[in-house]
Amino acid sequence: MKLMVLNGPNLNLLGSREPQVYGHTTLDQIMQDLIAEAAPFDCLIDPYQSNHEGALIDKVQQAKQEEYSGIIINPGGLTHTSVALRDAISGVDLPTVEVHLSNIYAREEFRHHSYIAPVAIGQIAGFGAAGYSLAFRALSEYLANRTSRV
Ligand code: CA2
Repeated sequence: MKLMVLNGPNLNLLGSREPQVYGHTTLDQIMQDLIAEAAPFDCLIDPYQSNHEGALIDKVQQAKQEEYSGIIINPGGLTHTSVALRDAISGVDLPTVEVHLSNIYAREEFRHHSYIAPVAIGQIAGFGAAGYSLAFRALSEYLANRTSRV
């Protein structure tokens, strides 16, 4: 099984700025930890970060074309703005888990709305870097249950 793990704008800055909000761990470290966690389950994690909306949309489409089992995505600020990214996720019809390091509902009002949430199978917010591991476990369980029912 392979999972696409997408990270949106500015998440390449993790670990270097605003540690009080986003923690001290770099995105590279978070992705390496996830790769190591998934490997014993024969699950390949394919991480990708971009500051560009269209590049992330291309990756969502690629996930479908290359038969990935699902997507974990932290869309960053695009969460609150991007109809196009939402349409891409909706269009590929792959189970998608939305992750946020911070609790977006405890922050500014404009972060309370997600365009992505209605097309995701679920959302994890507020647990820092552990959110990616929680998303992996949730998506694995979802896929295992779905397969066993077919
Ligand atoms: O909490 C999250 O994971 C967010 O997706 C992070 C986004 C924010 O716009 C969302 O509302 C919630 C921002 C990512 C920016 O990351 C930075 C990391 C370090 C320094 C500056 C920005």
